[in-house]
Amino acid sequence: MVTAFNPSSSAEIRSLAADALERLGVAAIGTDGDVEARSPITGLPYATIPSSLTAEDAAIRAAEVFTTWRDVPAPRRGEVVRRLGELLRLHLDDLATLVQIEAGKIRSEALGEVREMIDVCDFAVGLSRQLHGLTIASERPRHRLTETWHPMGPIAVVTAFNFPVAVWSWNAALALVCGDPVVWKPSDHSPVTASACNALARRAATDCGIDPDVCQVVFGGAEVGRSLASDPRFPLVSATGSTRMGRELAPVVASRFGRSILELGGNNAAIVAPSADLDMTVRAITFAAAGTAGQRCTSLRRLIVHESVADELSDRVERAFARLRVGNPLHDDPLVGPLITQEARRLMENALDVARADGGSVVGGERMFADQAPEASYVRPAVVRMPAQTEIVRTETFAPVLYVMTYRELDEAIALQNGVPQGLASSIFTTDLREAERFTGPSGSDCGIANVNIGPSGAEIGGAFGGEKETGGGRESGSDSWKAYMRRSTATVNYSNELPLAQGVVFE
Ligand code: UN1
Repeated sequence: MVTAFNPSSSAEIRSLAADALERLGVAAIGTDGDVEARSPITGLPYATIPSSLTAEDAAIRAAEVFTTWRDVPAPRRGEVVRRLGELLRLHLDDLATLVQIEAGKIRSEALGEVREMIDVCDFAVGLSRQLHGLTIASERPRHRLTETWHPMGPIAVVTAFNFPVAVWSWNAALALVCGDPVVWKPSDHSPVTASACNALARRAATDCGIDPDVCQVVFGGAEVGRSLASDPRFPLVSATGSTRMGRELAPVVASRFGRSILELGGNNAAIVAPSADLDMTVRAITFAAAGTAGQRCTSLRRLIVHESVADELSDRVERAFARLRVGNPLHDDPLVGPLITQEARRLMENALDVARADGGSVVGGERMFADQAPEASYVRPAVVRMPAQTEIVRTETFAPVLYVMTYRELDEAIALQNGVPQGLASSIFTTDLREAERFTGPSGSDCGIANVNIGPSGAEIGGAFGGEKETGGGRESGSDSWKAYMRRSTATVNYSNELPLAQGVVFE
């Protein structure tokens, strides 16, 4: 379906951003700063902002502020995060506009991203009163053995363009209640949204009488990431982005015995069994594969369909993709906005060429609105029926391309699902209890996320988020992910008048 496309100009985007920033009361954009802000909606720069601190200055301040922040009681630290949640609620609309401008998200998904920040703040506030340790029965009389969780130190957080602020908030909200200052290197694509959110976090701290340097932001490319990764003042580096980026950063952190939380590439599949509710499945697939223009790490990229329903389902998905409204997120109320860059579109086009050469048949995938927005990259989401899971299918292409393959036996489907280097998210659509349990059990999906009758994307913040293999193994956001942001101290206290040694050792 092609509807009228209403382009935006850079001037319009600049003025929308300036108005939002004014209401947010944070650093204004201009034209003579040294950090360039671009929008995928036009594909053009729309403003600049002044560069923030250097990574070195941020590390110095973070290390200083840690010496007092770690002694603030956790429930009081939680008050800062509660205040941040209030400010995010207050500025939800304006922050969503900035997310739209810099990530090209549709309104509902941009609001959802800010909502995700609010949710994790609420979660972290509760957590600030539940950083429980353990008391363990000692083998010695009148001895107390405990495990206590302590603040760890300044945390470096590296985030990607596609969730320009939610992923920071997963890390920042937890790190703050855990007593760790945060230094954030956002994606080069989202400096304005990042500086607005960081400014709100600093305001929250100030409102609670806390040094605002518990939250800092640094801009810059890969060299800034490398400098944070190699800096021993950051005992933990939490990085979200491509597997290539993780492969560069992780050894640098490991070589100084730092810890990392890695949330890297995904190549997420859904298995569709013969018993699946196809109406629901088509809707779920369409959102998971084409939503966010296929630019979530959890986006659905591979469909593994039982041969008895493959033709019907593929036809329906192709029709659904053909009807999707693609357009300018600021004007056209679309379901699919632009890709982040021309380079992203070229990678998509290249993947489709390779898939064709491998025997795939491609429906969709063409560039749209090139006349009205020549620097931007709007595309029709593509469905590709593949004869086999070839190398290109096993590669993550960060764009709306859905490869469809067929299977006969569930074992074969699970082997295909697991037969890729990445291990983030996965789904099965079935109404057969045995299949569902098999899929989520130990010999089923090898991913960090295994869903039944919902797509692989759109996780709630309450569960631990992350995946295995080349996805990096990190876990963020809910459940007990907070433990990664603290150090564990085992303390044995002898309150007897004797000195018994463990394991019955005698040393008189
Ligand atoms: C990402 O794309 O890096 O589960 C994060 C989801 C979102 C987060 C995605 N809650 O799709």
